[in-house]
Amino acid sequence: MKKITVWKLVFLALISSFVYAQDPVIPVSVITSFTPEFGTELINTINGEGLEAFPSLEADHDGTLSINSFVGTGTAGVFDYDLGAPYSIIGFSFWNQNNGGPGAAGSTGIQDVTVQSSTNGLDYLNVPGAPTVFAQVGTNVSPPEMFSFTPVDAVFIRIVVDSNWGDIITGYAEIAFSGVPTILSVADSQLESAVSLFPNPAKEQVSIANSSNLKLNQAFFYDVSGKLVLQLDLEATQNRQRINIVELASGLYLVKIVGDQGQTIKRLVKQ
Ligand SMILES: [Ca+2]
Repeated sequence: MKKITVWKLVFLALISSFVYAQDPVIPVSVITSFTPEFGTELINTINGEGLEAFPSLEADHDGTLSINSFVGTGTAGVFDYDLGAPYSIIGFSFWNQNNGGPGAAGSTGIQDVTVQSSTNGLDYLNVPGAPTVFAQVGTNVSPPEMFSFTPVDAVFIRIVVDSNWGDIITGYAEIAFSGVPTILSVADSQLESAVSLFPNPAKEQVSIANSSNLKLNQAFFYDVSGKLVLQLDLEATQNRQRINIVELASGLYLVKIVGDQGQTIKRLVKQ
């Protein structure tokens, strides 16, 4: 009986991974180096605002307006997407800024790009076979451009924008990735759930707690530009260690916590 249950689970896992393969991977957050224009918000490029179905890799996007797309100052910059978990990413759908505005005939849309992936939010590699240009969109309601490439392991995707279609400001309507979740190593997945940072956001001190009996060795604090700003030895720690962060500037940090058998990355907001 037990054996049958196990096989049922394996079968269900296979089926669900097959179903997952057709499902969009929606980033949990996105940040950019562009300064927003017209009161636009980046969240409207990952939350389905303006899409006729969500989540979707194929739905049309309405004419781009300040409430459903993002527009930023200038013509070059970076968008960083956090997928929230490890995925094997096989492509993405991209809805460029269209004729809805602000630039005429989609001139605000992104043109030349480099697409990169990262598993730790620090080290990025170019994605082989990824697009290097997004098309100009001259219609109001627009379908996505759909791209596929050889699968890459990613928790983070970065799009480096080098140019747009002629406007002095740059934007796009929506993005959704496609892929399947990848399985973490047993130790990584144990640390992922056993290690926490609190309080978060934190002001003067943050504690690293570890509810597993896996040994932790070191913690590395990186700012959003990927610069290492603090490194600590955790070997003396049993289950908890308090860290003074008064010296850190306010902002978002990635904290890589490395143990004997695995590692995990946590996000920390310093107030
Ligand atoms: Ca949108």
